[in-house]
Amino acid sequence: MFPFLLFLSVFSFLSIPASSQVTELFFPGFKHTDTNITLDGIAQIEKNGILTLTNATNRFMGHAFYSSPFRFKNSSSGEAFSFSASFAFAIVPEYPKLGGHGFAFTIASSKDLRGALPSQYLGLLNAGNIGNFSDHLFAVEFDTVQDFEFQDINDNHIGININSMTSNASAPAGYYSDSSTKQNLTLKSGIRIQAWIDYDSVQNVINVTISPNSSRPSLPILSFRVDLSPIFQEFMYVGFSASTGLLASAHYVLGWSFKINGEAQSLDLSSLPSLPGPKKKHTALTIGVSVSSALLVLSAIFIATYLIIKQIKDREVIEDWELEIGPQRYRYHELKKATNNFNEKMLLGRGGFGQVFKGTLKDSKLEIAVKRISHESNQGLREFVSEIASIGRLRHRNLVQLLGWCRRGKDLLIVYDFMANGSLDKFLFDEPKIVLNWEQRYKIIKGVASGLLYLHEGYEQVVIHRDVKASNVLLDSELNGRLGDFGLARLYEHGSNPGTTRVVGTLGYLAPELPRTGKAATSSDVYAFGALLLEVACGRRPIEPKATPEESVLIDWVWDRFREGDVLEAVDPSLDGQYDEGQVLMVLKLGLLCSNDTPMARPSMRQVVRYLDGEAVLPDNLSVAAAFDSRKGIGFDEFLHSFASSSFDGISSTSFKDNGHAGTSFASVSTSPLSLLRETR
Ligand SMILES: *[C@@H]1O[C@H](CO)[C@@H](O)[C@H](O)[C@H]1NC(C)=O
Ligand SMILES: *[C@@H]1O[C@H](CO)[C@@H](O)[C@H](O)[C@H]1NC(C)=O
Ligand SMILES: *[C@@H]1O[C@H](CO)[C@@H](O)[C@H](O)[C@H]1NC(C)=O
Ligand SMILES: *[C@@H]1O[C@H](CO)[C@@H](O)[C@H](O)[C@H]1NC(C)=O
Ligand SMILES: *[C@@H]1O[C@H](CO)[C@@H](O)[C@H](O)[C@H]1NC(C)=O
Ligand SMILES: *[C@@H]1O[C@H](CO)[C@@H](O)[C@H](O)[C@H]1NC(C)=O
Ligand SMILES: *[C@@H]1O[C@H](CO)[C@@H](O)[C@H](O)[C@H]1NC(C)=O
Ligand SMILES: *[C@@H]1O[C@H](CO)[C@@H](O)[C@H](O)[C@H]1NC(C)=O
Ligand SMILES: *[C@@H]1O[C@H](CO)[C@@H](O)[C@H](O)[C@H]1NC(C)=O
Ligand SMILES: CC(=O)N[C@H]1CO[C@H](CO)[C@@H](O)[C@@H]1O
Repeated sequence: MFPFLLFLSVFSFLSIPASSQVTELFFPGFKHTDTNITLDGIAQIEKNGILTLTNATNRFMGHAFYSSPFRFKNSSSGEAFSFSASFAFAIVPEYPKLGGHGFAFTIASSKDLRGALPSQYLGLLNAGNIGNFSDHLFAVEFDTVQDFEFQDINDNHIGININSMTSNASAPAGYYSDSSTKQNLTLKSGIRIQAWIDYDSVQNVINVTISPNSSRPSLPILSFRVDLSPIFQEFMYVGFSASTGLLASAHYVLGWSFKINGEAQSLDLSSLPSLPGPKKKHTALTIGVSVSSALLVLSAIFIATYLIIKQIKDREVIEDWELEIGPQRYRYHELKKATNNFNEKMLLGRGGFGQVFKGTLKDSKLEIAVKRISHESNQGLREFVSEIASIGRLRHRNLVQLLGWCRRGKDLLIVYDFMANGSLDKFLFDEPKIVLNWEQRYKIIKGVASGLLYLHEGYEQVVIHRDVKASNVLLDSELNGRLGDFGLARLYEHGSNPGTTRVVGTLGYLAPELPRTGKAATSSDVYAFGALLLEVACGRRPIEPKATPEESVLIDWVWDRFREGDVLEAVDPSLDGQYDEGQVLMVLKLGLLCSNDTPMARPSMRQVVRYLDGEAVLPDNLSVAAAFDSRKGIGFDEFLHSFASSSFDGISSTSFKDNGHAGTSFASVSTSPLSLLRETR
């Protein structure tokens, strides 16, 4: 055994210098079979030859590094070598003009950057190691979101980053068409762009050049004097890192060449893979596989390993503290059985906080909804579970009852009452619509208001929901509105990095002061409730990126209608005019009142409930006028800019999974198109 280990360690010791003989790369498109590229996150090499760093899924990152390190430095003199890189890329945003965050050509001391953060960190660093000289990180970022935290110059720039996300030098993306004319180039325009990065170790200059075609402009767009010798270690990995946040783009690399001490082989855009069009069907793959006995043995070993690992994974480890905490702690296998082993068919929805499965407890036959959340750190989990326990004691007919919980490893399972009629947003937006009439809507609104009032004032401590929105309003079999997911946002607020807090919420429901102060309050719940009121009355999402600019932001649009005296125009047309006009008007006005930009001007939930119960009458003259007027100067572009360009960070966007059975109901689902989560330091 010992000699074998010795052999191994000698071997691994030698393996770095041995494989570093490579001084040049040339990938005119990529192949599925290229095993010399190490991928992680959601990066993958597509069959069409494109290296996809991220697709347009929110809050993910992807890395692709050449598997072996390069020798970047002369070990005896300690001087960095010159290098040259060329690659072609494309950034295709999720919505036109709305995408993020960007990608970076990266030279790093490790090819494993899984500890980094997505969003504004571009998958390069995290809040803990940022700015640390021992990171040995060099990156050229192609950034499509303006992060004020990192002093970004705009939302379309190229920057040189050394051990940091604050660029040492940056320039708006563009190129020189001749020695004096600069042309702008929008990185996230979806077109193919070619880039050249050259470092001259004699002049100590790094140049970055981009172009919409393969003819290289004679002047670089960014030129920075720096000696990379202290930054580089002798062996460094070279590749790409990309990330998405609240705003997501697909980041593609179409071809890549690289060379140490020489000019990278030139790439020709016309011979590189072209971008995928709208979703294509997969053509059948024909693979010739010769099944040798070796393969059989291999698969036997594989299956055996899989079974062993599975067994280990299924073993439930219960820590002492877990036994001290009420409410009910379910056994993992009990929930597994209840949900048919977390069968895809039982999936009710997929949300920012995790997946939700429908289940039936075998003993009691009770129908439940099981939310499965993966948490980053065990420590935060304990804290969170105690909070769940305290929240579990909350009882109100307009809250979704939390029945219990279970932890396995980093997975947290939360068990709720099953809500037969699914979530409110399904009724408001899903096609084909099952239209709720006005009486039903009003009952739901009133229910949610009294649930929220209970959270704010009815319990021994103030509970702030933090994520009031249509998809968190669930409907029981009698179509009562019940708030779900209360308190869950806390989990994300205690992020894995101590010292960072994140603002959790959903775009369009997020009170404007929140990103600034980072402090959730009852008044921020009221803001979100206001957005919900407008949403229910108008049958439209608070932000509709696909609508015309005037109509995109629901609050602004309703306010416009209100000022022009035709506010009933904003009412959901599918109500077909069948509603109590006074009530609808009141709800719209109340929505505007709650959505006031100034927290102090918003009513409390107690007042809101009085208005809804008809015990108090809304002032005729909305005092919001002034506040809204000050905001009216802000156009849609600026509004988008104000969130698109700051470092908001999506929990994730969510999608329904239809399980194919007509009439199947959803329990707890989260379907906000854009969920917000921003890290502030
Ligand atoms: C990468 O691997 C592919 C296939 O395994 C091979 O054809 C190619 O030459 C390799 N490229 C480099 C730069 O090592
Ligand atoms: C993005 O990639 C992930 C992982 O490959 C996949 O699960 C997801 O469906 C993809 N999303 C889109 C929008 O293509
Ligand atoms: C490294 O530096 C030493 C001393 O400056 C020099 O003699 C040697 O040629 C260099 N090696 C390479 C590979 O550049
Ligand atoms: C920098 O990183 C090193 C190694 O990870 C660590 O020991 C050191 O404390 C860090 N320095 C700072 C200032 O965070
Ligand atoms: C680059 O920026 C980082 C952080 O802003 C700073 O610590 C470092 O000294 C800069 N390096 C150079 C070479 O300018
Ligand atoms: C290029 O972009 C800059 C800001 O980044 C802007 O000031 C300038 O007007 C743009 N030029 C053109 C030709 O669009
Ligand atoms: C960088 O660009 C400057 C012109 O701005 C040029 O003089 C220099 O040779 C370039 N260096 C490299 C390594 O491309
Ligand atoms: C590349 O683009 C530049 C600027 O748009 C243009 O002047 C040049 O003719 C183009 N070259 C080719 C080969 O298309
Ligand atoms: C309504 O409010 C505005 C501004 O607060 C004020 O100027 C106006 O006189 C008020 N109108 C009535 C009828 O109270
Ligand atoms: C509108 C709607 O879908 N209502 C349903 C709510 O749930 C009950 C019980 O499952 C059904 O009977 C209703 O049809």
